[in-house]
Amino acid sequence: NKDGKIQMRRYDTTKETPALIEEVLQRPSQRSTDKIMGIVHPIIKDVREGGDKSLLSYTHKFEKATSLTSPVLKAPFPKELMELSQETIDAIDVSYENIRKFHAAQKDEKALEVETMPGVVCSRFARPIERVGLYVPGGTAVLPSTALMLGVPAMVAGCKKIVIATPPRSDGRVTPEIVYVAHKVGAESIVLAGGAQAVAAMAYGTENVTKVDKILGPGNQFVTAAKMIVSNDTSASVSIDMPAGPSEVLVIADKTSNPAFVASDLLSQAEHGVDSQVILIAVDLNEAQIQAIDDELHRQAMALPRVDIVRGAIEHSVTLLVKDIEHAMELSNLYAPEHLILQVADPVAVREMVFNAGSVFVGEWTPESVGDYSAGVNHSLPTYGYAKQYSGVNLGSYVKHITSSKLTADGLKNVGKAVMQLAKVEELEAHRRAVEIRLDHMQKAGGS
Ligand code: HSO
Ligand code: ZN
Repeated sequence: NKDGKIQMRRYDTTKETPALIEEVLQRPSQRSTDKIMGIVHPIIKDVREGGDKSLLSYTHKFEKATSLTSPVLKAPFPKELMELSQETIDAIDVSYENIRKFHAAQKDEKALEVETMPGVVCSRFARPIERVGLYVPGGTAVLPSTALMLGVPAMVAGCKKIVIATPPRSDGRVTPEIVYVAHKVGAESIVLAGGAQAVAAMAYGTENVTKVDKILGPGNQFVTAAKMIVSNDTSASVSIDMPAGPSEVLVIADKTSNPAFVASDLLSQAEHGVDSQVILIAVDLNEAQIQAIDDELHRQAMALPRVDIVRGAIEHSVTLLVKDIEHAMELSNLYAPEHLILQVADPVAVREMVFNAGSVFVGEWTPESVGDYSAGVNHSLPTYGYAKQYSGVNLGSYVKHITSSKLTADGLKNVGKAVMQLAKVEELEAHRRAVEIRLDHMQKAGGS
């Protein structure tokens, strides 16, 4: 606020109209998509037509990596590009293993098989998407954790070609942590480019960039716009994970919560970017208890290296005061947060009431950062209210399901009548006859 105190706006839901509270829970509006599209379209066209050369020229321009002479680094990656401290290697290895375990458990090991009628067997089996492109953003922070979250499930799913795109530093190099992760997940190449140009290169392919079948990963509005454009272009034949917006967290805290813990969770999301949004729902707290959280928020924020980013994020963040957990969950489900943190008396019971959220963090010993890095859950999650209809990245994001049906002669006898009748209704005679011809054949052959 104006006297320099870092503080969230506060609304008492018992005193305001539901309409106003709904208004308060609107996401901050994004820069006009028309304007973004106007910038992104020509970039995509350029890279599509100009290939490596134009991709490289964008990297020279936007990343200032003018020394870069090739936009792609192919595996095997040289050891000297992944030199790391032992602490960092250990941290990546531990996180990798937890993420691997959790995503491996998501495999449908054997095909699903159901006999819907005697002799009519329907089944479903999964196959990996062959080539995936994983976008790892650059920007204000290096994000090797995002390379893990996108790369490990791709490896577990058995994708044949894993391409990682990330903007290089101005010296033309990729952060060694990302190279190490790329090596661990068996990536075939690293595309040294960011933004819409990287997305276009992976969607259409260039001389050296492998064309992929699906593009996953978070990014700024240019990356998101590019993903939308290429996924709508039938000639690219590429899909995307989900639309992306700024990161967000919603914390529900009751009297049993620790104010310092609550503040620390709000801040870990706020430090991502000035456009991040953090929301606190305080359940039946008195003035002193709310003040305690506010004070902690300010005190902890002032000690953070990224205090300026935090300040920007807190500006459009709010505290909502509610009377009971039911109302808290109603608002949370309406907002559909990317991350939902439950710092309440019985968090497991409250989790049952969650209908819309990307990922839930249960109880006071579960800060969001454990999920961001190492617990095993994925941190690539739906933002901007898309948790109402999208899942976060998971093993299923890297596979497609194929169904199959297999009938015996008896099976066709059992189901044939229904098929022929519906074909008749739809006046599709060839469909009807495809059954009839077989039934006739059985009869002539003297089948039972
Ligand atoms: N909270 C971010 C993920 C992340 N945090 C990466 C740290 N590094 C969006 O879910
Ligand atoms: Zn985070």
